[in-house]
Amino acid sequence: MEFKNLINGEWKPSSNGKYSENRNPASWNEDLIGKFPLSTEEDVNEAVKAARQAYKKWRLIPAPKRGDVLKEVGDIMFARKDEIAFEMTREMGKVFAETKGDTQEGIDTAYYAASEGRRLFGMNAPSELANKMNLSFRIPIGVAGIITPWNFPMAIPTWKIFPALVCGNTVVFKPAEITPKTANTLVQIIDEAMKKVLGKEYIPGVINLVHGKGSVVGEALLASKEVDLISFTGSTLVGRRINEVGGRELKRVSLELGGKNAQIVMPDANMDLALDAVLWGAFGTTGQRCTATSRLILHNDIHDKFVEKLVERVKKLKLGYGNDKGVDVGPCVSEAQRNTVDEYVQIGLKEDKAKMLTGGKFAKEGNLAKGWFYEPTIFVDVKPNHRIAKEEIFGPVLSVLKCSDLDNAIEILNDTEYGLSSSIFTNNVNDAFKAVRDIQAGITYINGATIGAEAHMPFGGVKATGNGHREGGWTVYEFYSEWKAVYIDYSGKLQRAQIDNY
Ligand code: UN1
Repeated sequence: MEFKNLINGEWKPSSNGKYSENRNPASWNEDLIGKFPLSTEEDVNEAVKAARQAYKKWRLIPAPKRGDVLKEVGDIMFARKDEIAFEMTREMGKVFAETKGDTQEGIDTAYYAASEGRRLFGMNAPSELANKMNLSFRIPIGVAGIITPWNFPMAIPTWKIFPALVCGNTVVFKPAEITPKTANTLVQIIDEAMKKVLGKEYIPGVINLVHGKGSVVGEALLASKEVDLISFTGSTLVGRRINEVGGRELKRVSLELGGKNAQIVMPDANMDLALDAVLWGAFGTTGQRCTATSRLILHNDIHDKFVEKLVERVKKLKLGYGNDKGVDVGPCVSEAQRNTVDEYVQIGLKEDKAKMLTGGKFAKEGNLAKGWFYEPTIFVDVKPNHRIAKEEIFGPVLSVLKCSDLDNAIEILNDTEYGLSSSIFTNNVNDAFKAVRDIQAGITYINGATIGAEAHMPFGGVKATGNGHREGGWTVYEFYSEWKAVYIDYSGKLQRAQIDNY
């Protein structure tokens, strides 16, 4: 089946007629999902032109009505949740319970956006002059270029597209090449909801979808003078480039980049809970989350016992196709991703004194040979300067480090260029509060895994994880709108601020 782009309300192939294949990472040769357009710069420019045109009308639709569109989007997603999740597992591998969670995060974001249409609060302040009123309110910005990754193919696009639309912007969406099907479904749902809610007022081009490569489609969005905002989630390398070019062009840029998240376990913690959390944080989504636990910092006093239990539990994790019952861990998303994981394991094996206790190979038993499976892997005696303690791996590999006390644990946790998520397990209330204060991360969990942020809270990180913006909740609406100050003078005379009154 050949899928299409959506440009100016019309589903159409790319201008060069080229396609790329989308396949199931759990059974690569046997399951072709579809062919998706490998679009060109010309396609992007056409989509941007449509978005620019549509902006003229969309910005004038009252925000509560724009919110009604998002309410309808949430309702359709809710009705189709299982089907969306099944297809998402098929295209990117994580298990069905998790793709349902991914879809739910999109539904939560839709309903939040729907209600935000009735808020988008402005602020008023008194004037320094008599018979004069000062107001300020939020206005849309223009055309938003949305570039998203494959690991949360529904949730992440919704975090960006929904607030962009509610604020009155129009969108050109370039999804990851690996997960085009979920993107198609999302855009089809938005378009359906637009038609239903707006009826005769339907505006083609408010949401446009252009499939293809980052090096072509992403670059064209970045280069376009008609794109005012870029929101990107992905690697720090690409994020730096977007920030450089976007900075030059004065585009507003929001970046969610890498992570090297850690979980600390103190000796007074509930060990079973800490164990459940690290299994979920490190190997859920096959470790392919920006928020994944890729370092475990264990206090010396509990290290050996904890590691022993952890290895026992990790060996029991069941690998397989995520739509099959009882599967804990799906495949890596692609052959290239699995190879990267293996390269890091080889690097780990060469690190001075680090020891691999389990995993470290392609998983090939039975049906696993059909997909890009990798055995969940644990390294112990990892030192903060080892590459496997520093670099983002984005796969099922956990590096365990030792610490001597709370200060030392936090020092190790902070010894990374990234700062997205973090976690500490302790029953000592003083230690917990010190950790909240001193951990350098956008997200800190007390007695919870590093993954599982909620859609209505600020999401993002410090240091090289981003450029200071947050997604989620109320914070993302700041990014997609700007402030307009309005002065209303009803005195009937010229009043000169700063001059006539002082
Ligand atoms: C990501 O990996 O980029 O907090 C997003 C979490 C999810 C979102 C992860 N709600 O783990």
